[in-house]
Amino acid sequence: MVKTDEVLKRLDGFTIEIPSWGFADTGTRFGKFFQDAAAATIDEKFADAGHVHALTGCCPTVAVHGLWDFKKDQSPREVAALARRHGVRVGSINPNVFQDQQYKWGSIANRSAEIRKMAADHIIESVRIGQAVGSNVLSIWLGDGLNYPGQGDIIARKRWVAQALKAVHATMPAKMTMLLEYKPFEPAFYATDIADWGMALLLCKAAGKQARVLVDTGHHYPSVNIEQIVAWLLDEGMLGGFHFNDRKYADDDLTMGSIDPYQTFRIFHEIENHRFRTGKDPALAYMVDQSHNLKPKIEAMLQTVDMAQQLYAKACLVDRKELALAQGREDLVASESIVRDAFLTDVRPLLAQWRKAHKLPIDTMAAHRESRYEARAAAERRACHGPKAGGGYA
Ligand code: AFD
Ligand code: MN
Ligand code: MN
Repeated sequence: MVKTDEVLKRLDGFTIEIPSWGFADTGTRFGKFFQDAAAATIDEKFADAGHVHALTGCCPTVAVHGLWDFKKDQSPREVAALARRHGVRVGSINPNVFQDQQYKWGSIANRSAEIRKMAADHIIESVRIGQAVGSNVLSIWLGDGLNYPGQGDIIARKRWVAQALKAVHATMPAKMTMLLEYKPFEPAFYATDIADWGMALLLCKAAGKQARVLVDTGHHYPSVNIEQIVAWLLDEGMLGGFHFNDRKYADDDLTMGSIDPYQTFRIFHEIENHRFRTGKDPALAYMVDQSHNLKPKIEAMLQTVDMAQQLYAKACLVDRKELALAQGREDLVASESIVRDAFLTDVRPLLAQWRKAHKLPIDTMAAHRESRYEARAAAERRACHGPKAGGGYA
């Protein structure tokens, strides 16, 4: 039986990075529904993230976007100072080579050497921003791909991507990690250039020794066994971290654990298996990547962080010695029950104990609602930015 104290100690070391874009107005390609309290500037995003961290105690870093969060009139150091002012730090730097017009036919997989260089330069600029703000994580996702058979040369594109990532990797300081994210489809709908974990793994190996695979839980077809991929990447020492979210159908970016909490629990279970097997804590970047199109942004983030802590604590509860013995005697029902019972354990009392010990509110949602933070932010932001227009097809 795993002792409560052991799990409380593990929670002390558990942090999860929250994304700046999770606090901003977002939508689908069919349109955006604006929220008065949504953050419009990096200062407002850090303020919201700081509020979440103050309530939860486990979100010290904020993932930022190379284009959306770093404007020409603000130096990276000023952005880092803004974060500190709100009690958080800049976390992973996410280059953006997927939305500008010049990337219509791809970024580092573009047939044009000039566009490929432009994209690689932007990613290298993100490395510089990381150095300037003290971030050691470069988190790369490409929207590159093809929409039709015959549109492009799959292998030429593979080589261009590998070449660019190697060039970017060569500019990184020794302590920086390149996280390379894969995604089976969207925005490309026939062949995405980094479509699965195998392609990402091969590209990481080619890029250099500081490259690791980033697993976005929404980036798999519904039947894929994600925890098996996680176990393999961990065993190969090639897992860099996660973008957590949940989904019913595709990359829906829904609240973590809202559709299938057992799936995310099993991911944490495989990480704990790896820790039990090796005696080492894998250095993984736990990060949220969600778009809160309908829920109030901060409430969705509080739900996410609470769920992350719960599922992590549940995975820590699995008695791996007992599990190994049950597996050894092929006692299928016992082995399954040891894992499943940990998942079914209500860890909210344990989380309450942890929060109390850290002088944090036991019910973070109630504390947030009592603070009236959202109403104040809405009033201030309405006054500052004025009414929001549009919202139709994004
Ligand atoms: C989109 C992409 C990908 C990326 C994220 C942040 O699918 O997950 O990590 O935007 O740029 O969700
Ligand atoms: Mn992602
Ligand atoms: Mn995604």
